[in-house]
Amino acid sequence: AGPHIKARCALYPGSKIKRFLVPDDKVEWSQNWPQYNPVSYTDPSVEKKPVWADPDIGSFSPKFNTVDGAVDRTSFEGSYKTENGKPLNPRGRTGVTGRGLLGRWGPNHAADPIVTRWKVDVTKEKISHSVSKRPILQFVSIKRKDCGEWAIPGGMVDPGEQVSLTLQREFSEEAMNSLAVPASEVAKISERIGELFKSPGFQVYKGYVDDPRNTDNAWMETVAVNLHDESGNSVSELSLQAGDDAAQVQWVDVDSSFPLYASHAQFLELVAKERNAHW
Ligand code: RP5
Ligand code: MG
Ligand code: MG
Repeated sequence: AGPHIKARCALYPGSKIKRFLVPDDKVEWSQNWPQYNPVSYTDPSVEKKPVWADPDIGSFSPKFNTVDGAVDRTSFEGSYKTENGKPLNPRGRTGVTGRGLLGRWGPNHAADPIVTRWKVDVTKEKISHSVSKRPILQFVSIKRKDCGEWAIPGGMVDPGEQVSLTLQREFSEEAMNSLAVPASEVAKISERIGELFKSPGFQVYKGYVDDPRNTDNAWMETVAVNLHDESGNSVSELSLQAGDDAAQVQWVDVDSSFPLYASHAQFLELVAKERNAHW
């Protein structure tokens, strides 16, 4: 992978904060750059100390590069450095210090469930792409409320939570609206998707995410897992309903031309390659 790009977007998401412009050749910390003068920013939603956020450094010194109580502060990228008590983004400069919209100093762990099926015609024959001649995969995609971009219905791993549970929980919340339905309905949802999610799935990616919310001191990491409905009669039959931080949900053709949030297109490319599908 080249240098992170979305983590250097001009305007910090949900704010009017302009990132200090970091050219490609100054992204790596090993490049000496005395003129670097990033903006410090932590969003008010993080500063008001919600349960999912760390306190400010100073009053608080987390145990970096280790599992700190229930909070996993280890990185999939290996050991990260700290400077003046603050962790340094393993992929380099972003033009913003502090945590921005992210709750944790250092890695913020997420999980991304990539639920796929084959695109079929009325006779249930697989549809191949006219140019690549390969069968087309479809995945469950949500439109994020925060930025309006299409994305995988992923979310943060709760402290101490198993990633397998995060995958199923986030899919239920964002693509099946489980947070807004009665408990009896939630039981039905988990019964119906349980079959698909009880398989370990194919681990597509584990590591840093080029997320627009990343800063020099806080960044997203994820485990992306592909759960595939080969026969097209398990999850394909379910009715999707957007919930929580999703504004819309639908099956979307897996295709390189479809723009997606953060590094999600990179994950879908890996799924397409693995399944010999069109990309
Ligand atoms: C991305 O942000 C991850 O890949 C995951 O999809 C998502 C998690 O954040 P929220 O959806 O909880 O905002 O970096
Ligand atoms: Mg969520
Ligand atoms: Mg989410």
